[in-house]
Amino acid sequence: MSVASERSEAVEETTPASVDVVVVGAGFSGLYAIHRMRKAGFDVLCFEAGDGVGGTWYWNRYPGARVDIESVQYSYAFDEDLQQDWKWPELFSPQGDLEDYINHVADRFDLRRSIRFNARVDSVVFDEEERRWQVGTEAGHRVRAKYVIAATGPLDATNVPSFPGIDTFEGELHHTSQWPREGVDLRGKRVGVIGTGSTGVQVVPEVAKVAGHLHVFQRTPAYTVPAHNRALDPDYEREWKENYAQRREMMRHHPNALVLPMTQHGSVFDHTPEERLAILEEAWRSRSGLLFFFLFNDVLTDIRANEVVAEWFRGKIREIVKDPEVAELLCPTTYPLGSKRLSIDSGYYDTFNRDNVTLVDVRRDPIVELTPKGIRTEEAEYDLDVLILATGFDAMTGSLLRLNVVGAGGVPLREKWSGTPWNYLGLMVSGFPNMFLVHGPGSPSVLAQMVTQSEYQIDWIADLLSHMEQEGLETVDTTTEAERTWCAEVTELANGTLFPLADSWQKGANIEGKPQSYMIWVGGFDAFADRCDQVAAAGYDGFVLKP
Ligand code: N01
Repeated sequence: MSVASERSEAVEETTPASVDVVVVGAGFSGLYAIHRMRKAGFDVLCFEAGDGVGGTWYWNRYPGARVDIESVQYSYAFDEDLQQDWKWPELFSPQGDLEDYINHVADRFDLRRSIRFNARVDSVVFDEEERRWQVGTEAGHRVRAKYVIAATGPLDATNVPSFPGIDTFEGELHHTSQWPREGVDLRGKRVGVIGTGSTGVQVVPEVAKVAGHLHVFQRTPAYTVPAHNRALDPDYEREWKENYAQRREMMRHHPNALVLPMTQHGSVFDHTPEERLAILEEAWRSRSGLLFFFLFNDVLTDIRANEVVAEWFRGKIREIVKDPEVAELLCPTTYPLGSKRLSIDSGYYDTFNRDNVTLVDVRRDPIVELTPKGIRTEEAEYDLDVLILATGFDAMTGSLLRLNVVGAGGVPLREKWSGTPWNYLGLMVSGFPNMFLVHGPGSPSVLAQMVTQSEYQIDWIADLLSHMEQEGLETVDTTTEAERTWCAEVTELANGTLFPLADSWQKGANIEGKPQSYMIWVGGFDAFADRCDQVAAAGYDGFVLKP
């Protein structure tokens, strides 16, 4: 007997041949999907590529990894006892605390028995005759399911740029999203970091603290604001817990699924330069991340307003970074503030004042190749013991395409999405009946708080499935007309903002050869959820349900 068939027999012993729902991925969305589908009376089985739960917070365990939304908000609302019982040590949780929380949730709701770990899904094929999905994993599982929920996360498929010579590098090479569980010993070593997006700005200050020398290879500088992270104030926690129900309701009706207790100051141009300065300085001292944008209502829509704030921002960098040349290199100038995700950091700019840190501008002096010893640019060579790739993800579509989904009529999702990633409400793709996306292209995705969105989308899917079972329906699909109209709306809304002006992962610009279109619904989570509610109330308008 071959090793492969032994393996698939072992797997069959513990895995049913068919279930109602297969969930792909055991991150925040996938875990809630298991719980919610069970509650709705479905048999559910989840496949997870890792050996633990947590998704993003399982994989991205690099030093400095931390959420940029307050943890009292970035957490599940579905169980009142859970949100009352759980104690978040810090305002913005580090990866380890998020992993503890998600493991607690998995145990508390007995979710693990429905999960198969170390089981990367590598085929999802629709059998038209049976009207069932056949789901397969690299580990050899084969399961039929009436419904599939792809809870694969928008930022999961790692992007490793194809640097010539990458396989010849003799030091340690790590991508931040595949950081070893046992950690990496960086003490006293010559370390390089490629990438200065949200991940880069988090990992760089931590690495600098321990490395012998750190070279940061920057192609595009980031805008990042101080996180102001701190221990969670017990009074703040108590106040949140006393008002959770009302706060969660506010989040449902907020464009970013957040509670933002702050003053909005109208247009950038409603103020004198002195007033503006006072508002921005106060914010820099006390606020972080997304909150920063809501100070004025035109920063993300008016390039002139954006430039006023961006220039003030560059002033902050020049203030912090002592070497004027390094400060200039760190100043973003090629894209509007906020059109790439604003990062939060703990001492990022200040790190470049350290003697053991060197910024390398690989826009001016591009990387030519990796060598056995390190990195060779056009003008120099850098010897490294460890190279860290903080080079991001094949976002939005990558994690879905690698499932090798084949829909009705034998059409691969890869073919369907060879140009635009067609979808309706970010939830379904026509020709792929009974398959649902969570945080898919066309949804608000990272522009709103993800946990609340996960719960909303999964509740919406669960209600639809319950409706189908009650009515004796077998399949639901969307139409090409509905997805064309939706995608046109996604594009039109985005074009009314500055988001598409950046060459970011949000429009696929970070991956060579990837078709580009702005993939995120910028109309706000509140409007998105209202629309999904209306669609359901109108008998699932834009969907075709069949007996
Ligand atoms: O990835 P990115 P990320 N040569 O794609 C550079 C979320 N997140 O992992 O901009 C040289 O943003 C690339 O350069 P350029 C958040 O939504 C959240 O940092 O393409 N450089 C860029 O600097 C975020 O937006 C949190 O010119 C190369 C970097 O690598 C999303 O994840 C924390 C290169 C990639 O930046 C992704 O962030 C972390 C090459 N060949 C992440 N290829 C929080 O919650 C790429 N780069 C706080």
